[in-house]
Formats: sequence, structure tokens, C-alpha cells
Amino acid sequence: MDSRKPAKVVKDAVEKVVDVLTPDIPGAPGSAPPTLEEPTTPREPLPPKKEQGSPETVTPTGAPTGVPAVAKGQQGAYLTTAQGARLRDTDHSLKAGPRGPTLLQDHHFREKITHFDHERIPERVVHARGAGAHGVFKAYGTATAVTRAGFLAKDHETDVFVRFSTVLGSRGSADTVRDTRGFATKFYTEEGTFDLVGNNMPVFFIQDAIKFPDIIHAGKPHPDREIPQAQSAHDTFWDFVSLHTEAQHHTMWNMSDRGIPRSYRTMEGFGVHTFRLINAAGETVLAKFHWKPRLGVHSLDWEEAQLINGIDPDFHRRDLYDAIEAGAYPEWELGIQVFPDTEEETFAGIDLLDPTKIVPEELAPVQPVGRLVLNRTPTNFFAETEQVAFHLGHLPPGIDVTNDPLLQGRLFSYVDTQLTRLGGPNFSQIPINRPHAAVNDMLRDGFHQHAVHAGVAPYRPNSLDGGNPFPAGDAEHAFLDVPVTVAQAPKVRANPASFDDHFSQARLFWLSMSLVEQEHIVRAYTFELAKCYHQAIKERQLQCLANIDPVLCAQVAAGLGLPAPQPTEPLADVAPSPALSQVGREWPADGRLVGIVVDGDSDLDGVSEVRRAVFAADMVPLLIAPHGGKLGELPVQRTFATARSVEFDVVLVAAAPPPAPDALAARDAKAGAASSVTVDPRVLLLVQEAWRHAKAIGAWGTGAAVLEQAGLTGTPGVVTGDSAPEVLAEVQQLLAAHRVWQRFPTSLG
Ligand code: HDE
Repeated sequence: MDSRKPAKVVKDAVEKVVDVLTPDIPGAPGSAPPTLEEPTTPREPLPPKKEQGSPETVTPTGAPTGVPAVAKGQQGAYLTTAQGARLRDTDHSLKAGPRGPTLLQDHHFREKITHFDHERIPERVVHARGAGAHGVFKAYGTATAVTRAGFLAKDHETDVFVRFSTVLGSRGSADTVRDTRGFATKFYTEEGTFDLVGNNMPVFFIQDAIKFPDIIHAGKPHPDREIPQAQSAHDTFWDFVSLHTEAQHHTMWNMSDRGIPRSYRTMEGFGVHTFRLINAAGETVLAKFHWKPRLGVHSLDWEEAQLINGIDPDFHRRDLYDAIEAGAYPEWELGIQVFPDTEEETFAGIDLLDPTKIVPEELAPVQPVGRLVLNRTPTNFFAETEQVAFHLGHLPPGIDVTNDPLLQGRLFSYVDTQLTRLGGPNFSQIPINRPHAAVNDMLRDGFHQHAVHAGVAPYRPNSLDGGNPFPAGDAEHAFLDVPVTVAQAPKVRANPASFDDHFSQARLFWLSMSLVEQEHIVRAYTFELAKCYHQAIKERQLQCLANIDPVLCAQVAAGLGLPAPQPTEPLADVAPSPALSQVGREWPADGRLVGIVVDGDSDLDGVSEVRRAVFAADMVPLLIAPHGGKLGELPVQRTFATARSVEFDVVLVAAAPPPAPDALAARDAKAGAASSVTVDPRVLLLVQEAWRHAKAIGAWGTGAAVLEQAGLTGTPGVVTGDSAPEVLAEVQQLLAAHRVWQRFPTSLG
């Protein structure tokens, strides 16, 4: 509306309203097309995207249900109120004259602002920061001997939604902090939804759910200043874990490279608890779930992680979405460790109900049962990733719980938390949470009830609804609570005696690491404890480390400048588990980012050839040049001003770009002499950082001069040569090992 001519506009509007109030209402269903002149230039609406169907007409994963998809909230060409009344203007509130006060009667204004005021919902109390994706799980059929779960039958395909997360940080915190990562998977099985709500570490800080508020209060920012955000490097965290020594094993995982994953795509996932599986014959086994990433377990370097937190706080989110959109679909194999369901519920002397313990893969191999592929990013972050609600009690027939006291408590917590977070008990009706199985419950009413339930008898037994709904049996795939005998025992607030062993598996983990991984662990403990203000807390944690391993303790103590205490209990005699180490194996390099430094003088034919070869290897080439635009026919993706090394898995240098003349002049003037630097300092920083983070580096043509000037030539993992494809081939070999491990200094061994 043209605000410079209010009187005329109001008069026009009144005339139009009079037009509208004629019996043949333009635009009403079935009537002639509206003859109203639009107040603003009419624009064709964008066609709705495939996934923008209304909740009623699409399944949670976006698959149409057969009813024509209608984009609720985005129907029709015209802007409307929430009730569908067409609007002339949404840019000006209704005022008593152009300079007058806003009128209370402006219902459109109030509806718009009120809705906006309530757009935010409480973030998750833990795991607030996350990223999700849709995918498909296809079973190998290898699990049918141990479970009747239909989705694990051979070649069965099940839609899934996965949400990855950090634990401590709030919704807007950075991705690459040192923390545990959530790995929660919703399988929309035909026998009811199965939620596998796991982490990227196989153990937990506590053995009993009643301690969860304690560990989380200790890890969250201090209550007075609300710092630090998304960090464990502070007094309250170390105060708790050093006193509550059952946390030591998980803490060791956090201090290892597992605490800073390179990507969600390169994380393992673990169900943590032991579950009970039941097969068609009614036989049971105990089992632990594992996710194995196709690209291998790969982590960041700590300095790299810290830089990324500033340069690209959305690093993991971006990586996940970019990979899916580029067709490099993230993949995991689901595996199970299977144990006999004995009365003791132990295996090889390890208590299977203790969530601070693993069973080493060498003792119980992980048997693959299916493959997960994530192939679609969410259409709307809030509707899907934020509103998805996981719960350990979402179990299909064939999978049941055990008495792990952490698992038992979680069975209560996950429904309870949604009542506040999603505003009531009907969260399973939110599109992303809707089961793909037919639902016929007798739950009724409540906030945000979307269903229009028919019938008069939501109770059993009934005669008025013909006895519906009917109980199911085995033949109808009913859920089975395994009739486990509950021991005759006094009611106590106590743990089994085996839960008292707090150090042996932390030691097992430490001894299973390569020297370079041990060095990283030492540095992580030293960094985190050095951030504590209280001397007593550092000393108490050193005592825990002494009980895990004297070398570890001595190294951290030296870094802190404190004496290393003696162990207060005998060191556990444990065999290492090589499967825990990330070093020494080779993995596919697809999906990795290759930065290529070029300038106008580069061998552009060589660069083109390398780009093609990088694409052919399913990796992503990104050209880094002094300026944007194009070099010859080649598109430039990053400039020296925007690129930082942490973005790339490997850096190739095709030219030795000189410093910009003004930068050189300024530098020379400061130094009082001509500079000896002949390569742009930003390129030198790029390769030096890549080197420090143990990434493969390659150069050909004049590019070799850059590595020469950076002092990197001839060091491990630095490849130079005349032929661009040959340099790339060697670099690709290096990538398979994830890092040039020998570049990390180590004082151990
Ligand atoms: Fe959770 N946890 N948790 N947790 N957890 C939540 O549920 C809780 C635990 C895990 O992406 C909350 O919906 C208790 C272990 C993931 O939406 C809450 C205990 C493991 C996610 C909750 C644990 C996890 C959560 C917060 C101790 C690995 C994110 C929001 C008994 C096996 C799910 C929500 C998502 C989220 C409670 C321990 C994994 C409050 C009480 C062990 C991946 O219900």
C-alpha cells in the first residue's frame, strides 16, 4: 500500500470491500477467479517443494500417503491470516492516522507478533545442539537368529531419521568442542518405532540414572557467570569427575581424539547399554549395539578444533548437509555384540549391566546386521531436527531392556522431558515423530491434540465400539516383555559390588592407544586441568590418573607443574583392545575436501586434470586463488582472504603466488629493508597450519617453492613432483590413513 496517499488508498480499499460483500464472493471455493485488484504487484508463488506436504498427507519422512499433498500454511497464491482470510498489507500496523497510535483492534498485527513471541521452545536440557538427516536402513538378515524384530529381516528397508548432537552446549554453541556426541536413530518400523538413542562413546559417566542431574550440573556452565559454554575444561566438571571416580573411564574417552570428531560421518555410535533380544522361538540373548562408519573413525586435531570453533562454528552441521547434497551419502553398518543371557548377566568377567564398561571387540566381535545410509537433509530444521523426540521405551517386538540402572532411569526421563519441551503428551503426533505403523491407542485429548478420534469407547473392555481396539498376540507381532525373573532381594539404594571397579577399563583404553593418541590424551588432560582454578581439584584428578597409569599421571603432572602422586590401589592387569585405536588402518577417502592453491601463473591444465581426478575419486576440489571469479575456465571457490586451512583435508599447491604488492611494501617499510618473503604470507600460513595438523600436502610446478619457503620440503607427508596427477595419487594414499601420524610430536614411548 502506498503510504504517501493514505486518503485515496483507504477510499479504494473501502470500495473494494464493498465489492467483496456482493453475494458472489470472489475467490471462494468453486467461484470465479477473484477480480480484486491486488494492493501489491501480484507474484506467482513458488511451487511447493516435494516435502512440503501438510502433516496430514505425508509420513514423517516425507513420503506421500496417497492423498494429494497440500502445503498447509503455504497454500494458494495470497498472503492470509492464520485463519485463511486474505490480507492486503502486512507491512503497516493499523493506526489512527499515519502518525497516530497503533489500534488494539489490529488483529493481524496481534496475531503476527503473538505468534512470533512464542516461536522459541525450550531447548533440550542436554544435547541441545544438533543436526539431523533422513535415511534408509537395510537389514542383512543376519540378526534373525537372535531377534524377531521385523526390520532386521533380510533385505527389509526401514526409513530412519538420525539426530547427531553435542551434549553440554546450548543450541547456538559451536560444533567442534571437546564433548561426547549424541547419535540418536529413529527407525520407523512397521511394528512400531524403534529409537536407538546412543552416543559416539560406548560408556557413560554414571552407573545409575539418579546421578544424571549431578554430572550435567557439573558439566554445564557455572551457575554464577554462566561460563564456560560447551566445555568440560572448568572446575565444576573436574571437581565432580575426580570425586565420582566411576566417571573416569568416560572422561578418558572425552580426553581422547574421540572427543573431537572430524565429522559426524566419521564417528562410531554405541547403544551403550546391554539390551535383551528375543527371537521367534522365544529364546533370548543379551546384546550391545554398535554403529561403524564406512569412512572410519576420524578426529580433529585439538588446535584445529579450536580454530574451527571460531572460523566455522557450524562445521559438523555443514559437513553433514554438504555431503548429503553432494551425493556423498554418509553410511554406517549396524552391528551387535551378542552374549548369552545368563543369570549373572556377565561376559568374560565384565558386568553387562554396568554402563561404564565395554566388552572389547576382541572378546565378542561386532557382527554386522544392516546398513544405514543418510540420503536426505531436513526440509525445515525446527519441524524435524528440533521437534524430533527420542525415547528408549520406543521398542519394537524382539528388542527389550535390561536392568542396567542407567537404562531403567532413562526409560522415565525421555517422555517426561518432552512434556515441557514439546508442550504436552501428544508429541508423537508431530510429523517427524509419527510412527509408520498404524496407531490405535486409547490415549485421548491433551494439549495440541491433532487427531479427530472416532468412537465413544476409548477404554477396555468395551462393547460400545465393538470391543475395538483388540489386543494382539505373537502372530500379530505384539511387543513382548521378556518374562525375566526378578531376584528376591531387599529394597536397597546400592549397586552390585562389581560396579566398584572404576579404573581398570580406563587403563584398558589408555593401553590400547598408539603413542600419538596417548600424547593427545596427555595434552587434553593437561589443557583441561590447567583451566581449573582450584589446586585441590587438579591434585585429586592426578590421583585418579595415578590409579589408571603412572606414565599418564607423570606426563600430566609435569605439564601442570605438580608432583605425580603414587597409585592408591593396584594397577589393573588388563589386555589392550587394538580395535579402540584410530591409528594403523586405512579408509576410503571419498567426501574429503581438497584445497588447491592457484593463481594466474599456475599450470591451469595441470589444475584441471587434478580437479577431474579429485572428482573421480569422489572427493571435492576447492580452488583457492588471490581473488574470486574464474581463472581461465576454472571457478574459484575460496580466496586467500576467506580460506583457512582447517576447512581442507589436504592442501595442494599449484603455484607460488607472490604477496600483494601493497602488503609487501607495508612489510618492507616496517622492516626497513626489502623482504625475503616471496610467497603470499596467507598461503604460507595455510600450508604451515595444514602441516601442524598432520594433513597431507602436495605441490607441483612453482608450487614447490611455497613448501620450500615454508620449510616443509622433505618432511613426512609432504609430496612434491613435476606431474600433478602423480602428486595427487601419492596424497590420496596418505589420506587413507586420515593423518600423517608421524608428524605429531610425542614424548612418550
Ligand atoms: Fe540422554 N537425555 N540421558 N543419554 N540423551 C536426553 O532427552 C538422560 C544418556 C542421549 O537428539 C534428553 O529428548 C538421563 C546416555 C542422546 O533428541 C533427556 C540419562 C546416552 C540424546 C535425557 C541419560 C544418552 C539425549 C534431553 C541418565 C547414550 C539426544 C532431551 C540415565 C546411550 C536425543 C531429550 C536427541 C537426550 C536424559 C544418559 C544419549 C533429558 C536421565 C547413557 C543422544 O531426557
